[in-house]
Amino acid sequence: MKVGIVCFPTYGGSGVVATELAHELAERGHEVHLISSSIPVRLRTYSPNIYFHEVRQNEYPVFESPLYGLHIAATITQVNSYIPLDIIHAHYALPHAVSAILARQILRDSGSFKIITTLHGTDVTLVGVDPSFFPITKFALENSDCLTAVSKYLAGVIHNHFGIREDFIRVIPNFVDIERFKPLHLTREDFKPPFNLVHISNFRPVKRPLLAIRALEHLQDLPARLFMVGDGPERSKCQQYVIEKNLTDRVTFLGKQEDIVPILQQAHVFLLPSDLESFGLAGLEAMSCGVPVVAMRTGGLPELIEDGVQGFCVEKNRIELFARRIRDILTNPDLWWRMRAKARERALQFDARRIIPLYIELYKDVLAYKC
Ligand code: GMT
Repeated sequence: MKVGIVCFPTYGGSGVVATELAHELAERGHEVHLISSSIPVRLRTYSPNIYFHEVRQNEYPVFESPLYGLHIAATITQVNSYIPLDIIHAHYALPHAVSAILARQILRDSGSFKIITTLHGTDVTLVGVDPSFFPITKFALENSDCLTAVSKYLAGVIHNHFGIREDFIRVIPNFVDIERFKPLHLTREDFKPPFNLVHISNFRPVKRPLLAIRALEHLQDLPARLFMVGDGPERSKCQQYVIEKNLTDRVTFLGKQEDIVPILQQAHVFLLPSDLESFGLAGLEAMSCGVPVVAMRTGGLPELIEDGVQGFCVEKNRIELFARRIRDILTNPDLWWRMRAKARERALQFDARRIIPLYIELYKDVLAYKC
């Protein structure tokens, strides 16, 4: 199949899923045309089946802001005119699915590709932030040939908010390369201080990175240190807080990192204090490295982490309880070992080799009008 994947090149989330999907499809012999505004972070190695199309954004003085959605539509149109694509897989409804629909309109008979839209969560919640996006998001969903959602929770939200039939939405969870994201071989003696707590995110307000630091404050008596990985709008607030609270020797900001595997492999507990996660890919990648996760019970996270099994899913906003659960793990080696094994075991269920065939099956069904 010839598949066009449209995504944000972002650090984390939808861009990671889209790029890893591109790698996996290419390895299976499909021709993948990746369309994005810059090279996605996880497009790490050369693959003869992946073609990258950078979306150029002209800054013509008349336009007050870049016409991103139109540039995406123009690039899809252009790519398709010399390589007719079977499918455009849009990651994010806005604007990617809308751009794909527009490109299909422009191409008419010469561009009969199918459109699959994968919803990652924030594209749907955006409507909550700005209700004026509701009609255009509904338009994007209704004019796609099939939708996928990354969790049952998100499929429910799409059904309830937009009135989309449930059988039109396939739940295809996030996935992980379990060969790359794997635990180190440790012995029981290796579980010793200093304990490494790790938080990885794009530091957007929804991730609430400050709560990871506040949790550490409740663990002053433990030999634990916190590694904050990533960058984004909340980073300076977090750094300021660390200075004010005299925590600079216990909290390290590593910034954006290309390879997070070695960081996860050294972690004892992964902290996921997000206000909302429709799936929680960062948590899955940590679990695949054998790291127990302490998270808030929100969105799709309980579908990934069973409370008390691979970590803890704490009632939302109970920061003291959140910190207590981290303490429970760090002060109980048996519990840590048990959760470590369970975390890896759970991650194996989201092995890319199990999940990618679901996308391929979906592509085939859509091409055969079975969706
Ligand atoms: O979480 C982010 O800020 C990135 C965001 C995105 O849309 O790129 O991630 C969303 O998609 C990921 C991949 O499907 C999910 O694992 C995340 O849970 C989801 N984020 C939220 O729902 C906040």
